[in-house]
Amino acid sequence: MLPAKAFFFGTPFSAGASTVHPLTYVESQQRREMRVRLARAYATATAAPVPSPFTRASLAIPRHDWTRAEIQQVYEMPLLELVFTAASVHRSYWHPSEVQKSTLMSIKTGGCTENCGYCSQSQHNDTFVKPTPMAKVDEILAAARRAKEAGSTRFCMGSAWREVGNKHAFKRVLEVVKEIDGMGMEVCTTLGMLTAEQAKQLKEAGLTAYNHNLDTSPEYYPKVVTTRTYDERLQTLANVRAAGISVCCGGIIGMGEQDADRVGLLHVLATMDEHPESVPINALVPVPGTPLGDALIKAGKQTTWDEMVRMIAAARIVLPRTAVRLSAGRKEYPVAAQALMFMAGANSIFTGDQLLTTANPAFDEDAAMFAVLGLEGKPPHKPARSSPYVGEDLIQINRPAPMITVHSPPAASGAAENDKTLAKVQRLLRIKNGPGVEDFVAQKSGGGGACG
Ligand code: SAM
Ligand code: DTB
Ligand code: SF4
Repeated sequence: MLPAKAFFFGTPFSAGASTVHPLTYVESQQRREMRVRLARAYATATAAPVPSPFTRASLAIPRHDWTRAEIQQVYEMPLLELVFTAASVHRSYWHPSEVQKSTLMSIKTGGCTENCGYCSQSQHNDTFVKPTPMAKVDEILAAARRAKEAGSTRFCMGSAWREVGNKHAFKRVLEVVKEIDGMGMEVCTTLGMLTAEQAKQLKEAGLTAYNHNLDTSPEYYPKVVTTRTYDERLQTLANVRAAGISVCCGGIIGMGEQDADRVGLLHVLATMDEHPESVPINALVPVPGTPLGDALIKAGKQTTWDEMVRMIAAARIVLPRTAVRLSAGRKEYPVAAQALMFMAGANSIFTGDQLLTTANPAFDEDAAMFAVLGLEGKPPHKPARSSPYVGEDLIQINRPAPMITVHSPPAASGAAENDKTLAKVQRLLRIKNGPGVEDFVAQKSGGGGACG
């Protein structure tokens, strides 16, 4: 049978997209149905993994034992090789055409006591932002409804707090979380540091995820903020995890850090006992009056598209089951650059014309981009596949050293061989909780297995 992939790349899709300007493109119902059908066929056809060492590493099982050197090796791959590898990993865990749309609202803006060097809302920075009181419940719910109508499936509320302190304000947050959860949207908040008890209350109210960024490597962190420590951030993340809330934790590039710091951040995230469910990758939005923004403006620099592609692709490879969010700074990148970021494994964006205090592409611009690229919104609460697709004939788990190859169809020596293979794989990969290899061996254990 002709693979669906060949048909997908063939006639109708590319012909149409190339003749219509992205911003005037209106998709017919018939065309949409065809696109969705072809995208699904394509997802099935490309589910089988493609040979590539790092692909195999993440395909076999999400790893939690990455070394910094290994991540650096991934990060330093030639850009297109890196994108190809990341795209292969992406397809083994996620529907390749689905991208989450998440909408932000700043519910308490400005006047924050922290001194984050990038932030427009810090009291320590003289910026265009003036402190404003917390938004009213009705105002927040109206914004969430608008976001839902515009196709967003996640609503994320941010507040310029060092920590959740004010009991009255927190009660209001719990109330809106409950209401927005009731609308069928995923609900996220980012409120600063959180105690275990506050995390429990947010969970009970229906919170899906909590955003709390580590921003950069532990070494570079003191250059970014000095009013709190990396360990304090990790403690809040532990409280969130313990309450059963999804963890959203990422960082910013373009703050004057080295590549080693970007790798360092990925290393912290990839070696967590449980990987964050989402990782936002922000490009610094240079806000005049912030030390890090001013430095970028003075140097006449902006984070380039290829830096974003590289960071996203490396994140995708080491965090295969995580939603990687192409976050702040997106407005600066043309659709073609964003397309490469999606290809590299970004599968979430912020939609709506405002981030917290700065601008973002408008809903209709993104709708046009989705139409041109053949993307669709991810339904709420749809996670990654629990284990990768392993239905091919040869599974190779390849790391710098050692390398194990598991052959299929199995050798005649029976199930004992498979057990030995599994034990060896587990020992060498120091598996913690992952499902993939066990699934694979169980699937193949109609006979035996050979290991070389
Ligand atoms: N106060 C809370 C906190 O810090 O966790 C929540 C709000 S804070 C603004 C959320 C995140 O937005 C920060 O952790 C940072 O990663 C990101 N952010 C803030 N200003 C930014 C900027 N100018 N450019 C890119 N990302 C930024
Ligand atoms: C995240 O990582 N990025 C978002 C969200 N989490 C809260 C915030 C981006 C803020 C960009 C600057 C601003 O609009 O103030
Ligand atoms: Fe405050 Fe958050 Fe801005 Fe830091 S990033 S100054 S904690 S609002």
